[in-house]
Amino acid sequence: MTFTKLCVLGLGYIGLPTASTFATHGLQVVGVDVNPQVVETLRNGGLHIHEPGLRTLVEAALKSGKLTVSEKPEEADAFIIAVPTPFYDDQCGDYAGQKYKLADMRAVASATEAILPYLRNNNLVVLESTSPPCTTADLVAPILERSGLKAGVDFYLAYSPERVLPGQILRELIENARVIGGITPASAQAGRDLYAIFVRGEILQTDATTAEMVKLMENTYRDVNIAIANEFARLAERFGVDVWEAIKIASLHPRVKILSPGPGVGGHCISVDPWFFVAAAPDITPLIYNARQVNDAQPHYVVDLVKRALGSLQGKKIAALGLSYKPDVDDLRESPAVEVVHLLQNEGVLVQAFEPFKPDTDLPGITAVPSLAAALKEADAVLLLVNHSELRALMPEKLVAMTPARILIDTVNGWAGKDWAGAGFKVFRLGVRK
Ligand code: SAJ
Repeated sequence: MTFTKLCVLGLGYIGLPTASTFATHGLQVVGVDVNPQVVETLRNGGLHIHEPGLRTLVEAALKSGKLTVSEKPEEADAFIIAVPTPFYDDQCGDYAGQKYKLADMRAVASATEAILPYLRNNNLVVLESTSPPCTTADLVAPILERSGLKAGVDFYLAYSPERVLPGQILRELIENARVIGGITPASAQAGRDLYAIFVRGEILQTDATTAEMVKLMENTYRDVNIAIANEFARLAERFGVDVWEAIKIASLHPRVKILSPGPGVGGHCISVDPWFFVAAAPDITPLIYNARQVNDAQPHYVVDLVKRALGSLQGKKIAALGLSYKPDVDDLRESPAVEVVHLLQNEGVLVQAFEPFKPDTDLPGITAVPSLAAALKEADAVLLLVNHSELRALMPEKLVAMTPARILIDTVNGWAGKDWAGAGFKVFRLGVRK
């Protein structure tokens, strides 16, 4: 199949890079977002999301005239749906007394409905949003078939998840292997024809439900493996072991690769996607469910570590370093570091937080300061919450001159291997009690 014109619905972290990449590879692309502010910002040359290299790419796509933005779809050869699939905040499922989160598929449903008036014979529709198993067949296909056209017969329908790592989206979009699941083999082939325009990684064709499961399995696998690392950290503390040393040694085994413990699992993917499995089949997912519980409890575990370091927390001043959900990004969504700060404040701690990738952070209920110096200046203790390169590089002799605090609490093993004691600091590390 050949493509001249493409419509991308949803101009977020995935839709915008995808639309722009297709445009810079010669397709005429209409980027659609229901949020008028997003459309307006892009039209005025602005950018509503941060991702390395994205500004240059979007500018090139817009300037070439190949990318336009709009609040409504148009007729096109292909449609890509890349809208958010969060979970509901205000409702949950219950299986034998265990509460689980439910996927909110309203954005997928309404984006699909928005395509309906423009759907024509031989079009291709691809869902990219992370979705529970069977979404393409059971939610998207029936909506599109209201057009009178039959999925897999009159038009092609496929599921192709994005698997890019925030911070490296532009490179991974092109280089990663891509899975395309068709509602029919011909739909998968049509999807391949589309993505082959820019994807240099392997393109694997399968059916739509397999592709949906692949995406959820990848992130669930990572979540469960982080949960076991967090549980190992707890065990190490109980038995007087340094978990980081133990992980390093165990990972020398040719078939073992243990991930890193930390303050919890954040972001909008790994802390969300496993719930899609649990909600779809709560009776057969106890491991996935419990891994989520372990990782969600990790911020509380950090608060216990802080208590161990400081005794009573009431009225203490803590400099919290790092607020993003993981190192070297500015994304604060579902960040465990933010949750730790909230929990500490609930215990009466006066927290001064500093996020080097977003020094102007303005989160409700959190006092964020614009510089490291401001965070450190009156602290009783320094808490490292995110392993940002810039924070990891701090040397004891520099820190000692910036703060009266002599207690350091390291939740990410960022400050290992330096002579903190020599500079007069006492260090408490997550996963270490020696
Ligand atoms: N984390 C740990 N320990 C580790 C690794 C990560 O605690 O050893 C934490 C991070 O600090 C962070 C969270 O887990 O809070 C998730 O970070 P991540 O780097 O593992 O993943 P994301 O959410 O940035 O991106 C993931 C990726 N999925 C996999 O690696 C299987 C990415 O490829 C997906 O495209 C993305 O989810 C997505 O959009 O689904």
